[in-house]
This record gives sequence, C-alpha cells and structure tokens, in this order.
Amino acid sequence: MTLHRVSVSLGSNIGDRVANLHAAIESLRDLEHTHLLAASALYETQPRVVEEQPDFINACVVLETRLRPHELLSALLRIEQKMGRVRVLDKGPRTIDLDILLFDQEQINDPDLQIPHPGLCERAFVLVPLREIAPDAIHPTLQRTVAELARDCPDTGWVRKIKR
Ligand code: PH2
Ligand code: MG
Ligand code: MG
Repeated sequence: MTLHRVSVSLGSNIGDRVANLHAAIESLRDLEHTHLLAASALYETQPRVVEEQPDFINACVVLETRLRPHELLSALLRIEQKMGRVRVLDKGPRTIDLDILLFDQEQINDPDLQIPHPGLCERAFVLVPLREIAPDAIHPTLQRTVAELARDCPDTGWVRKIKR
C-alpha cells in the first residue's frame, strides 16, 4: 500500500464554527492509515455561490494516507455524519464540510468524487488556507502551483485569518 499526499478543505457556518473545525481536525488526526502533516490557521470567509447564508470558518489540512480516494471520501463522509451534518440546501449552510482538494497527481471524474476539486481555482476561501501549508503543491491538470493559483484567483470574496 503506497502513501498518498492529500489536501482537504474544511468549512463550517452553523453552530460553534471554530469548535466544529477543531473537532473535525481531531477526527482527521484519528483516521486509520493516515497522518495529519499540517493544518492551516482558521479563516473567516465570505459566503460564496450561495451568498445569503452565514459567514464561514474555513481551513485546510495536508494528510499522508494509505487510503485510496474513495476510501478517504467515505471516511470524510462518516466524520461529517458523526458531526451531525444535515444537507438541507446544495452549497448552503453546513455544520461541517470536508472536501478532498488534491490527491497526489490523481485525476478522478466520478459522479460522487471529482479530483482535483472542481471549485479549487475559483475559491479564495480554499486557496488562501491551502497556500499557507502547501504553496508548492501542483494542480495536476493546470500544472501550476497552489501559490500561483492563489495569486491569480479571480475571487474577490474576503478571507480573514482568525487571531489566536
Ligand atoms: N462552501 C460552499 C459554498 N460556499 N463559501 C465559503 N466562504 N466557504 C465555504 O466553505 C463554502 C462557501 C460549498 O461547499
Ligand atoms: Mg464544499
Ligand atoms: Mg463537500
């Protein structure tokens, strides 16, 4: 079983958002066959796509895992369910959202899993936290680094690091 380098985004805009992100990061730390290599700071971010919803807290982590992409996806969905996520509205408010952004240099286009994450390049709330911990990660189809994608990202939504 080979080791994979994976980045995952976290988001929450319901309940105690900071506690939700901390709890999710602890659950990722406990995942089987997986090491948490880095976690970004927490950022408060402007809601995008569905703009009429509460502000988000977002962050990113980098994992090293022996799980395969769909195994990791199932593990992330289990964490979301354990934390009481209810899907009311697509792209709407959520207790916790865990999305796989990059998985080595894999490209996957299944109905339930797209890697790289299709929204990655248009979302400052993902690229700014990811740049903090993985600036040199390469986007496999664009062949550009996360730092370059963040610099050129057209998203004007505000992203503010939370003071700790
Ligand atoms: N997630 C969405 C839609 N809009 N906006 C922000 N700021 N942060 C998110 O995590 C987010 C969003 C769908 O996953
Ligand atoms: Mg998402
Ligand atoms: Mg999701």
